[in-house]
Amino acid sequence: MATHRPVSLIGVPTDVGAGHRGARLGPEALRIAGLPEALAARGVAVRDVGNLQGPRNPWTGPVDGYRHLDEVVAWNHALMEATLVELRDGRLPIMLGGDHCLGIGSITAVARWCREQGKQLRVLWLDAHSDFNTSEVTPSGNIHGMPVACLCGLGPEALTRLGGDAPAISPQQVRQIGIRSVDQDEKRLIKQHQVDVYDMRYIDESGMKRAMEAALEGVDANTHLHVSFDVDFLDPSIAPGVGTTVPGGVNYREAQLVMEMIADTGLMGSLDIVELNPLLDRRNRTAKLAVDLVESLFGKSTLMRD
Ligand SMILES: [Mn+2]
Repeated sequence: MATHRPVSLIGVPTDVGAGHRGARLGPEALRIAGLPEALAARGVAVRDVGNLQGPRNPWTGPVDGYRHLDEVVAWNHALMEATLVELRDGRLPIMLGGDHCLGIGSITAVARWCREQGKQLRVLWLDAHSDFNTSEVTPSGNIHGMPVACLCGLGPEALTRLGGDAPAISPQQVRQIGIRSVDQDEKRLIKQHQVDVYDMRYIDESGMKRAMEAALEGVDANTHLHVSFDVDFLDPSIAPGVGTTVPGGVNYREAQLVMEMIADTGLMGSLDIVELNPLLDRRNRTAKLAVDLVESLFGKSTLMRD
């Protein structure tokens, strides 16, 4: 069994960035589905740091193109600080979301840590959506549709400069996989900023193996892989417990292959699990599937080979 860095679970129970309420219950659902025990069974030392605290979801409309901006900043600031503490302690942080606006906090911390360590950062963004909206083009003002843009320096200063410097990352450090829902103006921004996208059409035509090989091209022993796993990456037929289901997603075998190919690199240094909404789930099956896939990320093979 491969040895893994010790893991820290950071619960972030909020849905301030989302268009539906319920992702705030994600951390508990993942714990109840057995995430800590599953990692321990892989020989991984697990510390659950508990849930971060932050403002409640005010459930108000957009102001200047953003919903709940102050609350989103507060949660992401807390998450950035907590993530840095764990990284500097030599641990692999797993963020239990929470909605995907939280990727701003976790990845800002990871990017800073990589700069300090002289490591190359590669972000694998597993998602149905590109999350590259800005206040000018967003249809809803929900900030969970904006984290990649914010990380790349497009967005409100309070988020783009969360870690002091902006941008936290460049679009060239991001690979998006499983994409199948992109707003029209967002598409233009993605092309303009040259984000590397492996959408479902690519996966249909070339296969997931080829998509992952391309997404992992150029990583080396000095690379820190950050995996941002939005559960709506998966097809809703196997993962109904998400706020924004989009048909035509990644199936079970494809998802396993993604996780196994990431595990094979031995380079994963941090992980987000976001957008799980237990209120929309059936008997916690989506959380259990997420745990199953995380086990594969940590090297549990479903197949004959070791
Ligand atoms: Mn997302």
